[in-house]
Amino acid sequence: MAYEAALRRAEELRKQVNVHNYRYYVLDSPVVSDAEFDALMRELRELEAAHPELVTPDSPTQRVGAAPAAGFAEVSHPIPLLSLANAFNNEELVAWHKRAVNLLGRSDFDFVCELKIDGLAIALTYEDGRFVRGATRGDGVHGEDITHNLRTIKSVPLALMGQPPRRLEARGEVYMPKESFRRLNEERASKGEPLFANPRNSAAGSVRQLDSRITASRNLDIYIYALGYADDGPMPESHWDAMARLAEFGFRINPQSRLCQTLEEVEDYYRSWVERRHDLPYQVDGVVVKINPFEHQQALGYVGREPRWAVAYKFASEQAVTKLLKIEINVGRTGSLNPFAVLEP
Ligand code: 3BD
Repeated sequence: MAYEAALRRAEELRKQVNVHNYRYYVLDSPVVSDAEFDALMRELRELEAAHPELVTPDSPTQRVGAAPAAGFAEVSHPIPLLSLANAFNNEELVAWHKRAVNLLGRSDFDFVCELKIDGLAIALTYEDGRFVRGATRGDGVHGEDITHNLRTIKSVPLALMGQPPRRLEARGEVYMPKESFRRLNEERASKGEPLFANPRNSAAGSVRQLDSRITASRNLDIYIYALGYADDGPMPESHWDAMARLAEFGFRINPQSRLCQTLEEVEDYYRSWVERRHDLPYQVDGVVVKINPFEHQQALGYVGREPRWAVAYKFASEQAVTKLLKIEINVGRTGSLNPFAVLEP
């Protein structure tokens, strides 16, 4: 194929693959069959193999690639990632609200309620709509560059849709779905490899891999929970509006988030999830309540790194007594003996 034609076809294929990828991994509502999608992807791969000069960093064929040469580079977050104060019961939630009302001198503001995903906080940076860096939260000021691994998560857009600002940072939580965690541990047990304690640890272990092929095999996903910064264009007026804009750019936003007008609605949201949370395909450890208008967020400010305008209202951690049925031993590939417990579910 002539170069010009190949270039145009590659651009067209990338556009189509990106749309179908978005429909499948972000919206969870594909419009083509897996076979049709695979055919587009195969054609793009073949075209790029025939014309390597056509390969772009944001091509959907480039999600799994080279490992960083030496470990993880340190990243300084231009704006520190914040922390969150906890509330463990309704009194503490009411006290948090009361303080905000006192400081603002009003109580007519709305709230956003979100599920608190039990994963790993990360920051995704985009320049001119292209994914340029992904980093762990670290201590909030310094994180680790894990761009090569975050690229493998199919719901992380490599190229944004619409008209994004020139530079933008989205913050989110990477997690491993419960079912993927179960399967991963099952597979590790059968190989005599050490097990992960919970989905959170397995997500953390999976993004801290030098070889992105391992990360790619781990079935991680992401929910974006905040706009870090955006350097031009109209600034949204509230967290809710910012999330809507991020959704327009192609980010995966949790559909269970709600805009609440009163603290009673916030309490209802929390109560409605106390039992139902176990039906979710991912682990959550509470609800995050955020005062919606950015104007009020700014007025409330921080105590240390904890914003006064948000609180993590935690679910009571559930503990139960179980019976140790027996202890078995796996023989590893190298002959190592790895005991493991068989528990009554
Ligand atoms: C979630 C801070 C703010 C933007 C600061 C209000 C503390 C982990 O689903 N919103 C969420 C979730 C986490 C969040 C904020 N919204 N901060 C949020 C969060 N829906 N998990 N976190 N984080 C993220 C943290 N991580 C590690 C060590 C210390 N703190």
